[in-house]
Amino acid sequence: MTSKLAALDRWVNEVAAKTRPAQIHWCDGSDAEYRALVQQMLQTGDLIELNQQTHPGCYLHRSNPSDVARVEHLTFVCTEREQDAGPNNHWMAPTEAHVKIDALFEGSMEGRTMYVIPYCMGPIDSPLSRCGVEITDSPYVVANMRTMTRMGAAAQARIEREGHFVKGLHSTGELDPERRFIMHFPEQLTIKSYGSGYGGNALLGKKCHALRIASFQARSEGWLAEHMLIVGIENPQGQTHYVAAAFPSACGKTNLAMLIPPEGYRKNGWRVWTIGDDICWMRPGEDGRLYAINPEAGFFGVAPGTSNSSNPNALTSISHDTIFTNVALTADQQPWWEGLPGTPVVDWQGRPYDPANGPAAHPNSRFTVSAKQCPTWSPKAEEAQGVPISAIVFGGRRPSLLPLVMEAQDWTHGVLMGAAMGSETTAAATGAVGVLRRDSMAMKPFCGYHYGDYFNHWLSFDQPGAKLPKIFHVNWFRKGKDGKFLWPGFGENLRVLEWMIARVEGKVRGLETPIGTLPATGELKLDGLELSRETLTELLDVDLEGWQAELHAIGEYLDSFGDRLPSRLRQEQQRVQQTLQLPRKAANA
Ligand code: OXD
Ligand code: MN
Repeated sequence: MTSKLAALDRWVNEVAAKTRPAQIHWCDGSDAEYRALVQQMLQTGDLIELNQQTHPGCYLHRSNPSDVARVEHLTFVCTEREQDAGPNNHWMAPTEAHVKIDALFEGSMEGRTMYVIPYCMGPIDSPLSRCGVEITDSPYVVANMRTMTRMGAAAQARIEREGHFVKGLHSTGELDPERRFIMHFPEQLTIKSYGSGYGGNALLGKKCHALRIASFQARSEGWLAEHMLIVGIENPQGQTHYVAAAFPSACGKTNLAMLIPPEGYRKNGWRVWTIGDDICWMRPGEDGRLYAINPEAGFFGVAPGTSNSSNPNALTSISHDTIFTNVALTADQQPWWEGLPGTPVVDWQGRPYDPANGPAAHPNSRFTVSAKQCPTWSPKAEEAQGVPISAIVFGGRRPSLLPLVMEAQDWTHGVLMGAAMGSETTAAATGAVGVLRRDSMAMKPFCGYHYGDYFNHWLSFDQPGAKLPKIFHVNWFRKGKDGKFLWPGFGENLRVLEWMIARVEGKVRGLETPIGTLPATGELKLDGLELSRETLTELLDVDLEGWQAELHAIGEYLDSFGDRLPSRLRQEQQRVQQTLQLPRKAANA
């Protein structure tokens, strides 16, 4: 097959001439194509069949043990000018980067099939969607891209109509960490990834396109590409508010997106609708509100910790037609990870399970599943114009200081809250786990340009006529003196979302504090929950001294962006810092 679009044909031919595959397959996205790929991977051992009685259509993939997470130190943003990539990215000059990575692609597909994957990020007919083509030699990538994007003939037709697309070239290569690079050329709408088969490095539609390249494009086109879930909260009156929330990797975005209301809420008629669990593209609509789409069509979720108590909707979603990566197995070939009942017998590397070797499932083991399999999947997720966003939420893992919830005074203060976001690191990226790092808007690993310019872009949405969402910051992870989490989290988080919506609707007054508006006494609905008064006080405590130190640290962090930092943001930080010097007016309940 070929394409009607000469630029696409030409590029495919150029890549084939360099990588020298045995054959080329243009993906049409059909069921027959998927079934044939699965059969082929079962034969080669790329996939292992799971128990088809308990998990029909489910397979296990084991990656190379050295290739289990995103590799930020090998991920580059290659803009013409170094300062455009910013201190938040590793940078390499585009010419040098092409030379370096093209040398690795030389003959890299010899004896293998080269797959051409046209894909669309977002509903196929949405003006907010963007298309790309990934070329890869990995059938595992093809199968995952089919689930995670709108892939195949319809996407190719749109690309041919539009005449442009993001070019993504991927080869698993030798899986040698010394010969591994994930390179982005935002000015050329191009991605080149070599030497890794791991999701975030290899499924180029996801982090590489929908965040790094898209954030760059969004800046010049006046929209936002964010690392956010999108969830719809329907109240008993049948009104739905959509909330977009940014948390760093492995901080519970998938759980919040699929939240099950506490029993009392369910009885009263509250419902939760899932639109997306990882990426959100937003743009102002004609009415001045921000409208969002989820550019993805599936979930690439972290398996460990996913259980009937944490996320029953996810567990139902992955009970059939799912690809698992690096999970453990039970004696009867069911997928297993820490947090599930049952006993692991084989670990993620295929060895007999021995606790001395560490967890049975890799801490960053994953499931890939179509969003349509989620019981709470919202029909609105397919709507071309997207959903209007009522609230934006930032959050991270902060064992101390940050209250359960606070609301920004206005958009600028909210942007400061997002910029100041910090979190303890998790297993989603290689490196130490449990270290506090600032991760503005949860975009540190994904913002395709200078953070200073990015903050400025965020600020620029505050314009006359704009009806912007309210901005909040949450912390589900605050710990007490005994080191235990103070807040039960999971479904109970709806209580916090309900308060936010009440604020959006102007139904509660809140309590103004120097750091933002917190729930006033009685505003957070806690009926049916065992939470002592002391615990609530601790969760909503504003430690002025601690906050003074925090604001000082935020100021230093902002200064690291030099003269690209918008002065408005530094002024906002100073404003909050000054408010903290004043004697506190209102005591927190
Ligand atoms: C992810 C991540 O895979 O953020 O979603 O690492
Ligand atoms: Mn993510």
